[in-house]
Amino acid sequence: APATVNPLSPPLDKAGMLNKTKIMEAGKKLRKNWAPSWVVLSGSSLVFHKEPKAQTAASWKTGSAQSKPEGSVELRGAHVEWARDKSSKKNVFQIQTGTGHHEFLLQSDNDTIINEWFQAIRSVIQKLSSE
Ligand code: I3S
Repeated sequence: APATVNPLSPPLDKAGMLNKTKIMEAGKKLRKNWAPSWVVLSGSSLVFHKEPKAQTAASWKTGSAQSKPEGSVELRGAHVEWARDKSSKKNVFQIQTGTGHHEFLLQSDNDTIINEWFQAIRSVIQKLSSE
């Protein structure tokens, strides 16, 4: 079920462990470096952390339970698509930023989990583009 919209703080829409690798940064192709990442979808941002952190409503609001993010991506104007040809792993999709200069892959061996993430990210991108 979608998170309740609280106008005072961004909703925590989704969080979980996925495998992630950057493949392009600032327009430059990178060597893949797959690593597990705690991925948090919040509002129009996708934020990556090294480790999962327990989150209560209060800690989410203040950010106190968060590890320092190792990266984030703005989903406004971004593109998401399945990328079966970009890895030998199954269940890989790619996200490309609006500028097209940053690209990364996300993966889970679990079909349900990866499909939920794909749909969630896609619907955020669609919603943002209709605003
Ligand atoms: O597209 P590639 O080059 O086959 O990607 C693989 C490599 O990045 C490899 O790293 P090294 O070349 O440093 O060994 C990774 O370990 C593999 O996971 C990458 O392939 P997959 O198919 O797993 O994305």
